[in-house]
Amino acid sequence: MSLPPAIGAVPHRRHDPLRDEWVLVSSGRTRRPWQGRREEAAAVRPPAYDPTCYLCPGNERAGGVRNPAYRGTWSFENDFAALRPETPPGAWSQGLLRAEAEAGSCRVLCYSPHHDRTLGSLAPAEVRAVVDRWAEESATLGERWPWVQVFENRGPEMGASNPHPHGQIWAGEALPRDAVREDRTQREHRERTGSLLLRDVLDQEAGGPRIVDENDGWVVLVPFWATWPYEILLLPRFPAARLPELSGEQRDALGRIVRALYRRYDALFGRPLPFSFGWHQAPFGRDGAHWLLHAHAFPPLLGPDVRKFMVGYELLSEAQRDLDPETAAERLRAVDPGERAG
Ligand code: H2U
Ligand code: ZN
Repeated sequence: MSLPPAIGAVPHRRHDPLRDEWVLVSSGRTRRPWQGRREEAAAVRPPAYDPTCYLCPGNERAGGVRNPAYRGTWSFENDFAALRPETPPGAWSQGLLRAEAEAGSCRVLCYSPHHDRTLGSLAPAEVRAVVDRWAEESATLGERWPWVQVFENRGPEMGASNPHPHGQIWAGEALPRDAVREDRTQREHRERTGSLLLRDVLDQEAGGPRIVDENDGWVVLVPFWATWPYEILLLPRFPAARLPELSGEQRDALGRIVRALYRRYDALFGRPLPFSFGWHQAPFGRDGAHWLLHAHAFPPLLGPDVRKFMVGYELLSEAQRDLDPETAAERLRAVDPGERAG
């Protein structure tokens, strides 16, 4: 479904039903001249093993601990964790000023012992092993913490400290901002309609201009309300609220579509694309019947070397985008990832 020109061809706002917020879409603005900063891709590919990398097998980490000679995936407790399990409960308030102690756990997950790989260049069985680790870590952390956030910051542009293929998992007691919002919008939709919000989105988008890729289990689409230029949403075709619920077949299909997504992203501008990728699963230890498990990816680039800055208007008013989501989806679809997700 495309917007009628009376709206689609003029600056307009689109609603994000998942976060219940708006984005200003002003397509055509990408034609403006750019004399600002240019983002440069790393010129050399990293080596398969880097003796100075704190994530490579057998190397010493910053805290002095030595990594095992791991051969597949491997995870460890973050040495510089933002959340710690032993944090005692505590709360303080004075008038409008409030603070709460927050306990949790932060883990680092290495996808592969090979320093130069990405989820796009690992073998399908190796990507499946990463999917299994996402599920396992989520199940273990979910026994103790309601919110389990699996994510990856990819590329120095996104603050990744190291090219070694890795992601992070942060788990905590409190539901953070996005969890609270997505929990509320999905709950309200289910109460109102009896169906899952993102399932209804998927049904409405099927065969439409914002679909990027799909296989028997999963669909990648550019959401109608995307804020980042090439933002995508990865959705299951089946009901599932959390990663540990996925069956073997669903995990294999997920591995294939994630691998194809990473390849597609890198092929888009012919350079490793920076982005943050992460899962939103229902909070653990409570009812999740209104949730549909999904992943978001947020790449910040508008072109091979031009970044979209979320600054003045975005920080002070609301998100704004220059490239319309349908064009973004068309460009992503047109790219040859080298291999299909199906
Ligand atoms: P990022 O590349 O996304 O920053 O993730 C790397 C994480 O690894 C980061 O959170 C942790 C950092 O705290 N880390 C260790 O736990 N041990 C080290 O020796 C260095 C980095
Ligand atoms: Zn390494």
